[in-house]
Amino acid sequence: MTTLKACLFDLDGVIVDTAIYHYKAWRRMANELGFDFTEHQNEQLKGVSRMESLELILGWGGVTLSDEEKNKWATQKNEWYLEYIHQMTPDEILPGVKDFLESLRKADIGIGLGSASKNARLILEQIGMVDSFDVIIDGTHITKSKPDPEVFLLGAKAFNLPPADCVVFEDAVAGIEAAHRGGMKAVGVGSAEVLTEADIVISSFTETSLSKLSDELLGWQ
Ligand code: B16
Ligand code: MG
Repeated sequence: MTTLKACLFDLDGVIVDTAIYHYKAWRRMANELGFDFTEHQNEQLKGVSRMESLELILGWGGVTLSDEEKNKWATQKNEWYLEYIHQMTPDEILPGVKDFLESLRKADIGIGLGSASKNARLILEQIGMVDSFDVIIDGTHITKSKPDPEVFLLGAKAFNLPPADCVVFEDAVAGIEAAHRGGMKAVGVGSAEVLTEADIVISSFTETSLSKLSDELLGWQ
């Protein structure tokens, strides 16, 4: 039986929507290399690390680069991405997120971040949410990216909880798989057609509440 002692939140696509900024920056790189890719292809980059994203994109363009050139483009992409991030404000926190975290806080349920991004802390600073999380695990702490469960297992460990007492909130297929491989239930945030493996899918935090989720959680075996 799952008990709910801590929630582990993905960042991009769950707390804020930075996927659009990743897309713009990667697309600029692709265009400079002489090709383009679609928003649909961009879905595959969600939750995937920077270097793995680069490999996928170069594959789409049929471009081969040396390791040195790959590092150069990854750094350049991140500089473009950071230009967008530095413009972010608390207005970009996704609807319902703050109220939902507040209800967890009142119920004494741990609140953790489990993001693949090396820029997670900067993003949280921009949107004024560093203090909203008891535990922050991001791309600077992990060696294996989602769908490996490392990021969420480190989160559970930081709370000193068994994985089964933690529930993950994720917008990426790779993140749902990571939660399950780590022995945690996963709430998909987004489209039920995309997040087919999630235990529950919500389209946004405005359509759920802790009591509603707990009812469904209690039914999870
Ligand atoms: P960075 P999440 C992930 O964040 C993004 O979804 C993914 O598109 C990105 O490539 C990855 O972070 C690495 O980001 O280049 O900033 O280190 O969804 O796990 O919060
Ligand atoms: Mg995400």
